[in-house]
Amino acid sequence: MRIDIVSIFPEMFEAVKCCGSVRRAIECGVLDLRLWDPRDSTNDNYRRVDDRPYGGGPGMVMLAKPLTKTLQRLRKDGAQGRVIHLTPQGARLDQGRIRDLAALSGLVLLTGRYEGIDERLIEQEVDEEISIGDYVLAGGELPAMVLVEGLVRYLPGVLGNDASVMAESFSEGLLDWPHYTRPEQFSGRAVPSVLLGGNHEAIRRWRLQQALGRTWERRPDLMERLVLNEEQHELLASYQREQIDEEILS
Ligand code: 9WO
Repeated sequence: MRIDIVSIFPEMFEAVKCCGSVRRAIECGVLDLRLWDPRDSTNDNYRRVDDRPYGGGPGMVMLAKPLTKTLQRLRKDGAQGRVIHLTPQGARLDQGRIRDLAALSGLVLLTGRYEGIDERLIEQEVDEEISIGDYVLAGGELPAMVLVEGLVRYLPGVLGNDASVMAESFSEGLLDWPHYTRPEQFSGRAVPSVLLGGNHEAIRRWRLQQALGRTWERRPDLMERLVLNEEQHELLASYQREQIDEEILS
């Protein structure tokens, strides 16, 4: 997959390029990540990418011209695919959207700074607007990195990917179960005994029950969308009974 990112702070992306799964994806050739600085598409001596807002008010607005030129240059370089603007005005990003976007061969990510981008550039060039959550940051760079890291998990051949994507499809739409490693006792707390017993079927059922129980307790919004099968229904019901019993005892 090729991802072209437009940002006036290309150095910020060293953070994901230097380590972890994004670095591995680049090294093994499944990800081609290219950065484009709109300042390199300016003509004036000051390399201006912003100007004062029409209508007045505080802050600056990103100029349309350097951004169109940047998009022209990256397309000349072979970039293809939809242009995605990272903004709190966009549709909320979720796992399903990440999975669908990861199937594409190319993406262009547009990141704004200051008070935002001239609306006419957005109307003319942007295919889709995506938000990673309802909060305002200083720019779209971190949201773009969030999207890239989310996408990389679906690219083929990145070490460990196949196993973790398979584990995810098993627990579709649920929160994760709790994890434990050595030692068996830590700070007076034991590892749940089922995980030490080696009964793989019992472990599978316990993990599924924990995932269901946590989703029910913590994320009623996710719970509403689930359609439980018979086993899941039974595991959740026994989790709920245990919670109620605990409440009575306390
Ligand atoms: C500033 C602002 C001030 C008062 C009321 C609403 C406001 N919205 C913004 C705003 O969106 N500023 C942006 C800062 C301008 C463009 C880039 N910035 C940005 C992108 N901040 N946060 C994001 C972002 C992108 C994707 N998902 C979450 C946040």
